[in-house]
Order: sequence, then structure tokens, then C-alpha cells
Amino acid sequence: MSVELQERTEGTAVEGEALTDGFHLLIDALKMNDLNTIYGVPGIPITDFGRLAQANGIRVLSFRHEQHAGNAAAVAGYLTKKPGVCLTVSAPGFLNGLTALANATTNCFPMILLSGSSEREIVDLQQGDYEEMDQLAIAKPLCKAAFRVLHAEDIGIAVARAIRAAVSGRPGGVYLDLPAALFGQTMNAVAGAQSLVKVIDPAPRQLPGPEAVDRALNVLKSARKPLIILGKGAAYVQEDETIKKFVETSGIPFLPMSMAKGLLPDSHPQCAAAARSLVLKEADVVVMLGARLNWLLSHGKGKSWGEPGSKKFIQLDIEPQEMDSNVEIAAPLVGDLGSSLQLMLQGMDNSWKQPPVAWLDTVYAKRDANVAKLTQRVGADTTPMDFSTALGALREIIADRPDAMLVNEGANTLDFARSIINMSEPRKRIDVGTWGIMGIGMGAAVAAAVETGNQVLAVEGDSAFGFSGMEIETICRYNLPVCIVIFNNNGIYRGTDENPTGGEDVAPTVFVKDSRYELMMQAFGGEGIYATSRDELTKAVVNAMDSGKPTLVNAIIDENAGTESGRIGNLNPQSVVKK
Ligand code: OXT
Ligand code: ADP
Ligand code: MG
Repeated sequence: MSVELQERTEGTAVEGEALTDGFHLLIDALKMNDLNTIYGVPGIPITDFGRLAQANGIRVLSFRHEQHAGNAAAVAGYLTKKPGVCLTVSAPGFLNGLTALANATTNCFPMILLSGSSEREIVDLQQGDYEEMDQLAIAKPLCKAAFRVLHAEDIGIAVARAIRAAVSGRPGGVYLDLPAALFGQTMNAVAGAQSLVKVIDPAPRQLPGPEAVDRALNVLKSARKPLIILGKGAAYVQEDETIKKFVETSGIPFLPMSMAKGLLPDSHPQCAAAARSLVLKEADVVVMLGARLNWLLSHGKGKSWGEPGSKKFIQLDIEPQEMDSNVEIAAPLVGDLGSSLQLMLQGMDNSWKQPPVAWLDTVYAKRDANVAKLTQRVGADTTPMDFSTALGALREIIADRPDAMLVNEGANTLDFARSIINMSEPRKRIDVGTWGIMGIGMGAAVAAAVETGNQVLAVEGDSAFGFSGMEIETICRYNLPVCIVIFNNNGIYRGTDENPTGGEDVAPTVFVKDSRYELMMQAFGGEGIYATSRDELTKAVVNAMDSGKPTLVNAIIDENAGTESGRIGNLNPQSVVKK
């Protein structure tokens, strides 16, 4: 630390006036708002900021690449309903973090990206400053809000605006641009303290009007084949009891989107996860709770939704513009989910009739048949392991440890795990989300461990793992209770593609065969285990989950076992021209 800075940090000024500076104002503003963890990568101009933040009691977790720090911050936001904070250096560090900020925004997770930037005067005249980039302009279209702070006395208000923008209404990512010069600006310490803002009621309740509630109730009462879809917005809101009460009072079957699994247990008598195709096709009224009719639900139309015009949608969401985004919403209910559901429940009282038995029987018969088939499949013990064998082992381990956090990415590894591993508690499953993005794995695992203190199991395709694999050093450095299982099938989707020219290069989807990923973990002092059978896999993961030691299990999967893009192969365009 420079002498000049040290003088300032100790609050001594030339003329005896107590001073504060940009560094301290930012730290104080974050702490005042209970933002006590920062995920980031140090460097010019924010290295000293990280040091001072740590010295002042903020937990500063340093990553190997900003994208993973950003993904960790986003997941922290999802789990806590407070914006997760990511800290990056200028231009390249900022850009690395920006993918995570955009992904957080796409997923409606609250997050703040704090980035150092170069000197405005030089950047604006494009005079070639160190890491020159107009970061504010670049961030703007990719996040919910973006602000630049030029004066130390504005830090308090800027942090307050960032927090409110991130968590109010539909949550999302916020960018805060912090030019290097800001950190060193000094001001009177008392005035500085007065400039800080504690955000009051950052995500205020928003109640829908009574006519909207009546409309929704009338549509729901008219249903012969109702269905509730639970999305990750419903998991995010932490209104678990109200949601449970609504689902159980209504008696309506529910379908959880992937990250809403566990909001009510997958074993719940009303769970229709295992009858997905049937309920989407047959339902006549669909109640959307914190879920969007995007690609993951075939935009609410087309073959998977049955006859055109056969459905009415009731949508509960905090974002008015989500209504009619893809199809007509017969009953839009705009408000925060907890309040909207409470109003619905009031209107359901004693007069509420359970859905027709014929519908329930049809749904649950299909579900039970599918569950029976799957139960048989996952009992298998093939060597080499296929996805069912390996996931069958992990399913039992998670069933015994319902509070474990599950992180999941890949294609086949993701799609098979989603239906095979049952969840029984809310917000325990973190996956690729709305973008289907690879690379969330290790950042999500770090945040899941740090924010919950629970054991984490990260189930990773070998390709998916590669996007964030270097962060296993971060996991070892902080000694986090993370067990990573790599489903190693030698490539993207599978390891069997061949180069049609017969040339030396392998096919684009194929990796080095039998890669020894477990040795990477050993290099950093963690446990690294090579597992070729169901028994070996079970033993390795149980040991890891019991000990809490950072562990990587290289699970060898039959390289023929996967299919192109898992369950979304239909989205691949294919050339019809033969050349
Ligand atoms: O009702 P039906 O009969 O239809 O049956 C359904 C359920 O009823 C039933 N089911 C059950 N049965 C019994 N018991 C239970 N408990 C049960 N639960 C359900 O099972 C079926 C299926 O149910 P499900 O899963 O609910 O429904 P379905 O139809 O699959 O749902 C549709 C979707 C769309 C909602 C769902 O499929 C979904 O959520 N999909 C997400 C898919 C996704 O996001 N994929 C990731 C992206 S793929 C690709 O892009 C990849 N890349 C490119 C790339 C990416 N993504 N990112 C970046 C930054 N760069 C590049 C790459 C590189 S994947 C990838 C790597 C892949 O290789 P890896 O090595 O990592 O992975 P492997 O493939 O393993 O090798
Ligand atoms: P999934 O992928 O699980 O279907 P989405 O991310 O598509 O879920 O949808 C989440 C939805 O939840 C978004 O439309 C978002 O606006 C909504 N949401 C977020 N917070 C709230 C809240 N407090 N009340 C109601 N809806 C919310
Ligand atoms: Mg693979």
C-alpha cells in the first residue's frame, strides 16, 4: 500500500481533517447493505480494493477467471435474493465477467458486476489508455441497468441504485463502472459516511388488482384438466409455504421446470414431472408460476401443446411485459408471486372444487408407469457405465442427503440427470438455465458451498467441466465441500465421431481418450479418483460427501452412450446438401 494511501486509510489528513476515500466508501456502502462476499479476480485498478475489502471483513473469493467469479455471484444472488457481487479489472477482465452478467440477467438472477475501468478522459478521446474500453456502453444492452460513478460522494447512491435495480421487479444483472481515479478520491469522512445509503425495502411487494385475481380464479374454476408449471422464479422468491399451500389446496398436478425441482418434492403425490408430454398436450388450463413460455416450453404452442386453441394460460409473474410474449395469456396476474398466490388462496376458500378425478387418474397413471420404467433402468449395473447406471448411483446418494446442493451441466449428463436425480428440497438444483450455457459448473459449485455451507455435488459432462475446470484450484484453495463427478465419455455428446476425411485430426466433438481428470485435482491437493463401475463411483462419492473434502471423481462412461445434444437434438439444423 502506498504511503499516501496508508495515510488516507488511517484517516489522517494533512490538515488534521479525517478523510475517507473511494476504496473505503465502496466497502462501507456494500457492508451497510449486507453485501459481505465478493467473487472476483484482482488486478489493476482494483487490487488494493480487494485487499482493503478483506481487511474490513468482506469475504473476498479470488477466482482464476472472471466468468466463473461472475457465475458464482449470479448463483449467490439466486440463492440469497441479495445481489451477488463480482469484481473485475478493466476491459478484458470486464468482458470475461460480462458473459456471466448477461447470463444472470437472462436467468433473472440479481447480481452486480463492479468493474474497474480506465480514465474517462483518455478513453473518450480514444488515446490508447491501459486496457481502454468504453465499458459502460458495452455493458448497457446486456444487463438490466448500468451506471458509472465519477465522484466519491456518489458511491453510496450508486450502490443503492445498483442494489434496487438488481432485486426489484424482475431481478437481473447490474453493471457499476468504477474508473481508477474514483478509488483514490478523498472526501471528509463525516460527509462520506452521510453519503451512504441503506436501501429500504429493496424488492417491495407488488399486488395485482382484485379484478385480475377474480379473472384468474374464474379461468381456473372453469378448468377440466388444470396444470401448474413451477419455474425457477417460483424457487427464487422463497415463498415455499405459500406455493405449497396453493398447490395442495388446488389439488392440481404440477410440473417443475428443472431448477424448480424440489420446490415441492419430486415424490409429491401431485408431481407430474414424469408425465411431462402428456400434461403439456392434454391440459386445458395452465397456471404458470414464475416460469416463462420460452424455448424450454416450446413457446407455449406447437405439437407438444396439443390442438391449437386448446389451452388457456393463467400467468403469475412480476414482469408485465412477460404477458402475451408468445401466446395469449387469458389471465395475467402481475405482482410478486407470494402476494399474488395469497390473494388467489383467499379466493379459493371453502368453495374450491378439486380437479376432476378422471384427469388426475390419467396423469398419475402415466406418471407411475414412467417412474416404474425409469426405476428399472437406473437399477442397472453396466460396465462400462452408461448414464443410467452412473446416475442411478448418484440418485441414491442424493436421496440420502436431501440438503446437498446439486450442480449439473452437460448435454446427456444434464438431461439424464434431470429426470433421474429426484430433488426434495427447494433451490438445491443449479443448472445451465435459460441459455443452456456450459461453464456455470465450478462457479456455481463455489457459490453453492459458500452461500449455503452445505455439501455440493457437481455432475458434469467432460466437455462442460472443461469450461471452468481450472477453478478446482479455487475449490481446493478455499477447502470447499465440493465433489465433482465428471461423466467422461471422451467428448461432446459421445466419443465416437470420426473424421470423415480419414485425416489425422479427430472429429470436432471428440477429446483425448481416457483423459485422467482426477490427476488435475490431485495436483492441487484434493482427492482425485478414477471410477469405472457403479460400486467404485458410489464409494468415491459417498466418501467425498461424508468427508467434505474437495474431490473429483473421473467416472468412465461408455463413449457410445450419449446422443447428439441430449434431449434437444431437434434444435440442430442439418445440411441436406450432399457434397
Ligand atoms: O413425458 P415424456 O414421455 O416426454 O418423458 C419425459 C418425462 O415425463 C420423463 N421423466 C421421468 N420419468 C420417470 N421418472 C422421473 N422422475 C421422470 N422425470 C421426467 O422423462 C422425459 C424427459 O423429461 P424432462 O427432462 O423433464 O423433459 P424434456 O422433454 O427433456 O424437457 C424439455 C426441456 C427443453 C425442458 C429439457 O430438455 C431441458 O431443460 N433441456 C435443457 C437442455 C440444455 O440446456 N442443454 C444444454 C445445451 S446443449 C449444447 O448447446 C451444448 N454445447 C454447446 C455450448 C453451450 N451450450 N454453451 C457454450 C458456452 N458453448 C457451447 C456443448 C459444448 S452441450 C455441450 C457439451 C456436451 O458435452 P458434455 O461432455 O458436457 O456432455 P455429454 O452429452 O454428457 O457428453
Ligand atoms: P424457468 O426457466 O424455470 O421456466 P424462467 O427463468 O423462465 O424460469 O422464469 C422465471 C420468471 O420468474 C421470470 O419471468 C421472472 O420475471 C419471474 N419472477 C422473478 N421474481 C419474481 C417474483 N418475485 N414474483 C413473480 N415472478 C417473479
Ligand atoms: Mg461428454
